[in-house]
Amino acid sequence: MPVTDYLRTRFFPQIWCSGCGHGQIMGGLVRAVEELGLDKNNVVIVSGIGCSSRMPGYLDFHTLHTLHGRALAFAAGVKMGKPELNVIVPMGDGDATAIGGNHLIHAARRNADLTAIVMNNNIYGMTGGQSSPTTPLSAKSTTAPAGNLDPSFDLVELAKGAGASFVARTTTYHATEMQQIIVKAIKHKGFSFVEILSQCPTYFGRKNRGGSPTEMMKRFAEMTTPVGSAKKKENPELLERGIFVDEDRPEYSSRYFEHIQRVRGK
Ligand SMILES: Cc1ncc(C[n+]2csc(CCOP(=O)(O)OP(=O)(O)O)c2C)c(N)n1
Ligand code: SF4
Repeated sequence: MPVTDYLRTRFFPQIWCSGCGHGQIMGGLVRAVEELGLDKNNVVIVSGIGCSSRMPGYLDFHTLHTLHGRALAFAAGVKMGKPELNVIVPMGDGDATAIGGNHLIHAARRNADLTAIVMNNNIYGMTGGQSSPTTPLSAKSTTAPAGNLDPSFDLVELAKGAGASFVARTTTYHATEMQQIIVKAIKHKGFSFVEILSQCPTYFGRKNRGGSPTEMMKRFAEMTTPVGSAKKKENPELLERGIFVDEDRPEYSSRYFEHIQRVRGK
């Protein structure tokens, strides 16, 4: 099926600023679904609120645009009601790890069979560039004009610590890698967590002299290295990309239904 069949082009042009990374991530997601040959009636996209969370408006699957930070709670409900569906949850770093941080750690702990895609642009884009839990120390934002005082979360470590059974990181610069990782994340049975570094030229870029969207993407290439590469040993500042965790563990809905059968004595 051509990728355009997965898009609601009647709602184009989309709202993202030119050069925003979120559209590239939507492209990667659509190509991953196409590569997997999924029936679009079996795919559900559930989001909260944010620039990143606008994605369900443009994707021609079953879609839910819910409350800021609550996408995983709605998604978990969809999965429990219809366990056969592929439930994919695009989120921003604020949506997933500030207001939605509790839902994230508990969905990971339970190993709910959801695919969480966190578009990390290090800032709250939609509301005007406030600091988020991934704004780097000393970086500038609307709420930290003299530099951010708070240390930032390493989202891969957060997801690993919370018990996600699939954890990966990539960037908008690495388009092919992004698609491959999303394919694996969707195929994975259990909680898949994918962090994708995404450029917000309008707020994070402008406030931190990030330059053009292309320059911001080039920086993703310079600041990252494949997981386990020798470069990381030479330069510990580099951020690793790739798949960090890929474990086979029973996912939540099957465990839940087995539990119910047991309790009923069947
Ligand atoms: C309960 C609630 N609190 C706050 C907001 C305002 N709000 C909307 S989007 C957003 C943050 C968006 O940042 P992020 O999730 O990182 O996504 P981005 O826009 O950067 O893609 C906030 C604080 C809201 N809509 N609902
Ligand atoms: S404000 Fe930032 S995150 Fe939002 S659409 Fe514009 S570039 Fe993208």
